[in-house]
Amino acid sequence: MGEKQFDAIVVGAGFAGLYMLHKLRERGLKVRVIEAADGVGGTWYWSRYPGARCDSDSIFYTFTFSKELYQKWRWPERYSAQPDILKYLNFVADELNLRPDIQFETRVTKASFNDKKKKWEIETDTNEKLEAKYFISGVGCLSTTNIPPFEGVETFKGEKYHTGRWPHEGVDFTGKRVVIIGNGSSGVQAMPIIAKQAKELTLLMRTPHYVAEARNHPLTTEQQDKAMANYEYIRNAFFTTPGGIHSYSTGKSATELPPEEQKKQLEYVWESGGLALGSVFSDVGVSKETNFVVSQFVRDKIDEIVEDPEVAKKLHPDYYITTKRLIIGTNYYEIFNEDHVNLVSLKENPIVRIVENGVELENGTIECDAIVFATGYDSMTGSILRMDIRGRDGQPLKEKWENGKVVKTYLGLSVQNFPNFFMITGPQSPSVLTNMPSSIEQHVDWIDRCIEYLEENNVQTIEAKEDAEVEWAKQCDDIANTTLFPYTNSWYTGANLDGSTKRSGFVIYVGGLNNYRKICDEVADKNYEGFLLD
Ligand code: N01
Repeated sequence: MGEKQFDAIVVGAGFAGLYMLHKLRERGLKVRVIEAADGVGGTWYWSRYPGARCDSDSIFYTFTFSKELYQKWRWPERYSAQPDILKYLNFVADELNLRPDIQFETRVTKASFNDKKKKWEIETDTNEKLEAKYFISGVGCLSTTNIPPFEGVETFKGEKYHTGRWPHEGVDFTGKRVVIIGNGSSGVQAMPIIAKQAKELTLLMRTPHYVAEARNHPLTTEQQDKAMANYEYIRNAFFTTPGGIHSYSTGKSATELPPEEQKKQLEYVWESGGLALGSVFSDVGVSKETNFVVSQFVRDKIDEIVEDPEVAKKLHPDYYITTKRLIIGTNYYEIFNEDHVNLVSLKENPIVRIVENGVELENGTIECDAIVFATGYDSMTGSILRMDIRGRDGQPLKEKWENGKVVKTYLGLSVQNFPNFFMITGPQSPSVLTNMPSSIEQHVDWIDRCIEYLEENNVQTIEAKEDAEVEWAKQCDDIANTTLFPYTNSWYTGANLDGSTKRSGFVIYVGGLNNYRKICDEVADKNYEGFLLD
């Protein structure tokens, strides 16, 4: 095999790409990972904004495929800070000696399936042409940043940052007037830290969101030892739970409990911290009644914490809780009690344009020295479609998916007419509704088993059948339609970008990772039912 010939090309050196490389290399395949950054880490390489931290408990947000690897690493905090996760992924890359097969500072620009050769031809921004039998995307669901096309953005003379592309050397906001646009997970984590430095901080808020307290804390040696000893319990969560993580639940609908018990349970999860507001009752995501109980609890908390009743009211979210990603933060609502922190509701006072010294709103201009865009991502499909992927007869994936508005996959893993192309945590898989390492391990293990089957049986190509795609999209939609998700515009529905409308269909499998795993395993057990093998 020549220098440019590989068995598999994997895109991205985050959790997904690293584990995929490890598995396929163990299988004896010649693999190259292509990574745009100059180091491993994926999202944890780029998202270095102040306060960046994971919202899955660190003892679960880790690889579990190897007990030895799991037990070699100690997480210092309940929720890991970005630098620690990045350190961990570097540790994994070293432990498994992955770096020799990763090509850094290179972006895949195009990948075309050559039907005669039955190979993928891959082009890069370094003007290389590589060939591989398998083309595997590990680009992540949230990696293509979104800066809304505000008029005049280029005229601003101050500093501009996006949370997902933060300068490595950090930013000192001391004495500065800062405007932040966006209050999703990134903005909510960044604001309390920026507020500590800035002379003035103004949040321009389009939609108020639900923020639960993280209650992060250092892990004691005893807690770390316990996590090591509990390896089997933690690994088991990857296989048996809907989210790939153990989370607290009463197992009951709020409607089955008297109001005082509801309140007791909600206070318990609020004080314990984390995402359990979404799991404390069994039907938060499906019952409007239960959802109201939980969302009203958060609105009451906002009223307790925020001293100015008018500001508190502006911060009241009104969509169904958990239909946008539940956010965990640290002292987020509290910062609005500080004199130098201001809140502008864009619904009352929209952005007109960005000007050289600040942001012009309908009711006046806010002058500032820096603008932080915490405006999120072209989620789920953006990073896949940024590569010009072409299947048989040169069909662009962009065309097949109508620019991301009509996603067609089988199991979120494979696409008809795109043979030997696999997506790790692709759209229509459980992905972002789960603990990501759990989903990543499941997908990588499945793809690895599939490739083993193909190699052992001399199969040249595998791809989804068209009717399997149609059926899978229906299954994803049918399940989503039993929940409250479709009621809300969000990055889950693809309606977060300016000018975008909801995708047709819900592109996340919401039936749980445990059930999804069973479906995928059954498909494999039946010699890849729903796939065309040639
Ligand atoms: O992005 P977001 P994010 N004008 O899309 C606003 C993961 N993550 O980077 O809600 C004004 O959630 C937008 O407003 P609205 C996690 O899965 C995890 O914060 O669309 N505002 C919103 O407030 C998370 O969900 C962690 O009305 C505009 C914000 O920008 C996902 O990444 C940490 C606007 C974008 O919020 C994305 O989070 C960080 C406009 N034109 C991220 N356009 C943890 O693990 C957008 N907005 C804790």
